[in-house]
Amino acid sequence: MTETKKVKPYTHPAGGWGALASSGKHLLKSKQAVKNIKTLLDTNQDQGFDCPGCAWGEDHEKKAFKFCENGAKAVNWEATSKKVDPEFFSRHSVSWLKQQDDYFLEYQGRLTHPMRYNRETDKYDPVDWDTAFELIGSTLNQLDHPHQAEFYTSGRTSNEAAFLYQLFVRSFGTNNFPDCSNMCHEASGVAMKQTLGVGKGTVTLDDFEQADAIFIFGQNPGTNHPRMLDVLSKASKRGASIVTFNPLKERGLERFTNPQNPAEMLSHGGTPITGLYLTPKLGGDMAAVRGMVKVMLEVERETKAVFDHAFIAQHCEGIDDYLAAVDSTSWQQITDQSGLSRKQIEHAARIYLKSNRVICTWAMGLTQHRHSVATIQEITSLLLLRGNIGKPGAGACPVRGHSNVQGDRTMGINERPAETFLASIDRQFGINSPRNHGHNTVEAIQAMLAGESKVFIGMGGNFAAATPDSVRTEQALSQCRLTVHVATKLNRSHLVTGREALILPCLGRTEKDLQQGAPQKITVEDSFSMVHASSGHLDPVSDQLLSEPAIVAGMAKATLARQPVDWDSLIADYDGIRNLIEMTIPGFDNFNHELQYPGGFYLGNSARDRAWNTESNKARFIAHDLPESIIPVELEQQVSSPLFVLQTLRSHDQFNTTVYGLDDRYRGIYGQRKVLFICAADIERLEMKAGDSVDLESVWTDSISRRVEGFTLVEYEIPAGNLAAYFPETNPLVPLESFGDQSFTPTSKAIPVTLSRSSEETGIIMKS
Ligand SMILES: Nc1nc2c(c(=O)[nH]1)N[C@H]1C(S)=C(S)[C@@H](COP(=O)(O)OP(=O)(O)OC[C@H]3O[C@@H](n4cnc5c(=O)[nH]c(N)nc54)[C@H](O)[C@@H]3O)O[C@H]1N2
Ligand SMILES: Nc1nc2c(c(=O)[nH]1)N[C@H]1C(S)=C(S)[C@@H](COP(=O)(O)OP(=O)(O)OC[C@H]3O[C@@H](n4cnc5c(=O)[nH]c(N)nc54)[C@H](O)[C@@H]3O)O[C@H]1N2
Ligand SMILES: [Mo]
Repeated sequence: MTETKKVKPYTHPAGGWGALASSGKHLLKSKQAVKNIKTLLDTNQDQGFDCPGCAWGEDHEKKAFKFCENGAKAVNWEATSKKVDPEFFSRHSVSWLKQQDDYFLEYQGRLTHPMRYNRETDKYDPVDWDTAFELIGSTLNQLDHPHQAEFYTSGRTSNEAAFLYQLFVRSFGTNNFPDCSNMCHEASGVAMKQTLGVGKGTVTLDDFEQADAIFIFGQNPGTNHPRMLDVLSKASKRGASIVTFNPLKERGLERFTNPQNPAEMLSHGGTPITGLYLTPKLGGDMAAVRGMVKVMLEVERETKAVFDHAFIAQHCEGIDDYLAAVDSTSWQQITDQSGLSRKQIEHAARIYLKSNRVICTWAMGLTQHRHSVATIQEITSLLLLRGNIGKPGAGACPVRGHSNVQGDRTMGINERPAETFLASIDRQFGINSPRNHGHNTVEAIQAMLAGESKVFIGMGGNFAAATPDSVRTEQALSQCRLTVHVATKLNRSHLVTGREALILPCLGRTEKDLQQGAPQKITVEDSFSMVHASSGHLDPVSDQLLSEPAIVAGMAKATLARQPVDWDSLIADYDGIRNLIEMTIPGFDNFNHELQYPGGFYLGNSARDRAWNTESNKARFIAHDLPESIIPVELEQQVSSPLFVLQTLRSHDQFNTTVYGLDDRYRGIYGQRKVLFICAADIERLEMKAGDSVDLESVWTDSISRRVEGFTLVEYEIPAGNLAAYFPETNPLVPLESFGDQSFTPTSKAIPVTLSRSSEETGIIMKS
């Protein structure tokens, strides 16, 4: 890599020519630009494939381009002509590959053959599919009990593959379904299920056209959901208020130029997005929202005209306890914890009060804390007080990450499945699904570390890199008898081998899926509960690839003594899988038929209809005290040097653990990823200067050393005491035992760390 390291503040709106230039650069790097441009034109079109990027919804407008800069990178990344084939593996040992960084690994191209690890040569050798499936089947069947195996899912897996996967695993006998959701929006699901009776967002895309105000918490759509900026800029142009809570001033939330709008491209300055931009401290959102409610309560007591009394009387319970909790929270607590002034919070509250229809959106900035469930419930309370659930232009909108992470849950990828779901599949398939809870991601790692779980199977994803406490997670995986990864590209997880290890290459979204000569489509569900079809048009990169559903079928046939379905006929025609989904999961009536309609169909949302699937059949206010502190208080006493709270986040040139490039344009970072964002006052407090190199060490309640080294200090507008750095480089710092209450989500946005001067040189060029 020859890219120069540089820090140079970005002064333009998000999007615009920079986005076009960046997409272009990545297309050219793939060495098959023309083919990939054709592929891009297919993205999110009615007859094309679902963008493998994020889970934002699709609008119904007819237009030639329905992808964004980062969707372009995702497509381009998958549709490469470069190959990681048996010849590649014969050249490189696993030990050597392990020394390369994540960028190098994924850049090598697409996996083409099933491979089996050879311990003697420390290399992967080609293996035929049947042998691979037999190895899986025999290893699973040699376990003492089915709960000794972990079945991971990443959120790109289609509905069809996910449905078959959970059927296979439950027939085998366990609910051990750790998934990426456990590290992502788990807290949203847990929180909303308790308050609104549904674990999914209550809004549709149309609601954004009617909202009077949109409150955005802990989310960076300019990078992670670029198509959301289009929706936000339309809302801003028609006069809706947009309020952002984010410790960082993210450019996409300030100003945006739509690269697909010629008029905007030629004008200067872009569309302003956020009207009121508040920068709370990490983890300070619950306090900020509590403050807003405190302001509202004061006005309500004077005027009796703030709350939606009719809605509350008819639909809600728990308001008295909740308001008592609000009364007992002092302004001192609120301003200390949020880092915002009372005046700023009053400003946000006034905007909320004058708006009749309000949407709250959020992502990882809220979900990856200890008190995430409480924070999200504070937001649902805020919404309920003014009847902002179940009316047009209003509602709760957790913006999902992976393109089908929501669909995978709908299909039953859930370690804590509902009894109704299990009863339904048992009835349909004549199996006895296990009733005990399975392992989530944190519990799966703990079980493997303890030697209790001995087989790991990953349906996509990059478990070793995406999970917390990387050193211990790698140890956990390498202790297994067998590790299996179904994947499109080589990644770190494939190099952390169990006693036996397999890499099983699968078709990607952009590729044709032909079964017995007939093209198949798959389906996905977006953040707005819209289900639609996806079919790729490219020729597969190798004739050895199988589809994910076919790989599940192969594993099931080799494992189960009694088959719950005729796998071969389901794989021959995926319509059959969809018929089974229709028979077992509510909302999929006439599934195959409904898919003919452009844009797919809406699964429905009970809270949107003001039907509450909670224990009491009411929407619930749940009263929580503010957390005592964002990180455990006792840690303060453990260290003598300043204790910081670190958030780990995404750069503009990555998709989770997949690093496309080394730039983070909107934050002014070029050619590097090992940077640490820190404010000027903290740099001074440390008696260091911008550009210095530091090592980071976690402070935790155990004696395990967790360190990463050689990060460059970048002076940034960020609250004092808070830091930011990229994931996955910082995952070794996240203690496995530091997770959210009730959600078990690793606290990737609140890691207690100290800094020390590093001996590593940075070689950085600072420009201003
Ligand atoms: N291009 C691209 N697109 C993606 C992804 C990707 O990696 N690349 N990943 C996909 C996935 S799986 C997901 S889950 C989503 C993630 O989408 P995001 O949640 O936008 O992703 P992060 O980079 O983790 O950004 C977190 C944002 O929250 C802010 N934040 C952090 N802590 C706090 C806090 O305590 N309070 C508040 N108010 N803000 C906070 C950060 O400053 C940052 O702006 O994106 C999806 N889309
Ligand atoms: N510190 C820290 N850690 C985090 C986060 C954070 O913000 N901070 N975010 C968390 C979040 S929100 C998430 S969602 C997780 C993500 O965790 P994962 O979903 O496990 O990770 P990804 O990086 O998305 O997985 C990338 C790999 O998926 C494979 N892949 C890509 N497309 C396909 C496909 O179509 N089929 C199959 N079978 N494989 C495919 C490729 O081999 C690629 O290497 O990470 C979490 N980890
Ligand atoms: Mo995610």
